[in-house]
Amino acid sequence: MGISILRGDITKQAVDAIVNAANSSLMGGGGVDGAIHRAGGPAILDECRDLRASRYGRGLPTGQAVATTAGNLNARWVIHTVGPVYSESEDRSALLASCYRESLRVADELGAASVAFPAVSAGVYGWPAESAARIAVATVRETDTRVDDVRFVLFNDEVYAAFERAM
Ligand code: AR6
Repeated sequence: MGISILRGDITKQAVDAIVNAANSSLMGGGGVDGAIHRAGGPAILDECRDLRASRYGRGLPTGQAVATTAGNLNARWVIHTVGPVYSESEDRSALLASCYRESLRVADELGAASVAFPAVSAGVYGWPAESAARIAVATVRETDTRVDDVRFVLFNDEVYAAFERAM
């Protein structure tokens, strides 16, 4: 598997699947979630609504992942995952690792060969960049998957530098 890090806007990536750092509601939000829904258009939200009605009445649990199509994005699918909110009193690393593992499992189900990840939980959810990067890189390296092109697409310099060190 090839793993690369890039600086930039994940919505511009031409890959099979773009991973979204969503929240349990799947109804959109700020950060990369907002950017993906803005760039992808309303079709993504319509599918999210259907998923809430059919499979996730209480919302998508933290650490899990689910796919929709990608609307106007230059990708075939969006894989929505819910990262944990960072906590100083409780170690939630296993949930963050689960986001990467579950996203790759969903990618395998779809037959996606290339997947772009943002730094899940490293924004609004407050996860320190250094730790978020280490968990992301280690988990992807350890996961048995048919995905052969994983790209971490980082939006700001601090997070990019942390991923560079983790790699
Ligand atoms: N491309 C790539 N990365 C981005 C982009 C982009 N276009 N925009 C922001 N980032 P966040 P979280 C980076 O806050 O911490 C939302 O409201 C950002 O700089 O998007 O998992 C959801 O609805 C940061 O490094 O996600 C949830 O409520 C990283 O993406 C909540 O935020 C993740 O930041 C999820 O919080």
